[in-house]
Amino acid sequence: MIKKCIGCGATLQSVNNMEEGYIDSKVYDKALYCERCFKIIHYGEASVIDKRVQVLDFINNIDINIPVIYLLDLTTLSNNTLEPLRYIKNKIYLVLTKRDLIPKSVKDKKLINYVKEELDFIDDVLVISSEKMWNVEQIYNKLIRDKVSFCYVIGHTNSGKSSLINSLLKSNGEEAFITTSYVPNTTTELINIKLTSDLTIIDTPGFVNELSVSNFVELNKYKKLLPKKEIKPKIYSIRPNFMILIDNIIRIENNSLSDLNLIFYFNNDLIYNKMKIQTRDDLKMLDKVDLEVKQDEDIVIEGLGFIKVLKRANLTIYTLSKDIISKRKKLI
Ligand SMILES: Nc1nc2c(ncn2[C@@H]2O[C@H](COP(=O)(O)OP(=O)(O)OP(=O)(O)O)[C@@H](O)[C@H]2O)c(=O)[nH]1
Ligand SMILES: [Mg+2]
Repeated sequence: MIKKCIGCGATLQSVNNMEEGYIDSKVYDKALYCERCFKIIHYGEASVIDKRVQVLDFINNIDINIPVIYLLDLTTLSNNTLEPLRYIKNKIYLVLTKRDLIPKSVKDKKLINYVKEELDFIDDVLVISSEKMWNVEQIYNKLIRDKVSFCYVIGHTNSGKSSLINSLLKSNGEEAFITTSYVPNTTTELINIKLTSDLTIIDTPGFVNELSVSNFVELNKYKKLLPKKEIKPKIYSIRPNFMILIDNIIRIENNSLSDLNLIFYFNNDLIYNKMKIQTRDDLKMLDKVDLEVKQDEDIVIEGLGFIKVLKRANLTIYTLSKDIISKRKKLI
């Protein structure tokens, strides 16, 4: 009989320990989880399964009659992460998550209006934190109100799909059992979760974000870069011909004739150093992008966070890959 890992959905197997679903044959009969999930849950030990779910393949293969809860991680909101929503034909409940990482002073309404302006066909938007259990029950209430009996939870890898389902289980008084982690592709197959006798939710493997910083750094480094607590914005004014170095991963040079005023929304532990451009050549071997940024635009460093630009500016950025840099209308 085929057995599935209750944490990630993979079919359990004892043949190949490099493939998903592996479990030692001695414990196969008793096992609920695969070895990888077991290690994530008990030792926080992570390993990546190279399973690159392509967004359009995924969207075109789901049943269009089943509504979707689409998760967008607020810390990685970009034109790129919003794009897949334009191709979905299913009824969409859009959920902006990891609210606890965005400064409290920002109003939910602002975040909701932002995505509604970008995606004018979306009318159902909720802001939540699965970590803090904020607004999680509202999702449940909406599904019940609309008499939804089956629902997919979809979004990019790491957007927090499995965490949301665990929170829904907890708010229903049940035990959370799905494996969650910062490692890309934690969930490997569809998992059906019967929340109540009338409502089944389907967890799904997240689609790959080709533009995320996670593709360009070691897993351990990536873990350190991710925001873990409410982001405390850091404000810097950089004079012409000066630059700012951020934690050995970003170098921003001011090429404007006036001061460059930037507000950084990244992991609070990153270290910032300002100095004259000519002083050091640090990070100049990385990818280089020349950017002209207008007032009211943000620079997104995909997977890391974003920078609010207070005044029109010309700047040069060096970082791990030019693909991870983009501009968007200001969020905050
Ligand atoms: N601070 C915070 N972290 C969250 C929240 N939701 C999820 N996370 C974290 O984000 C990471 C990814 O969460 P998962 O639930 O595994 O994401 P997923 O979308 O299921 O990812 P895949 O299974 O890889 O597609 C984990 O480290 C979670 O702890 C949240 O609301 N707030
Ligand atoms: Mg998952």
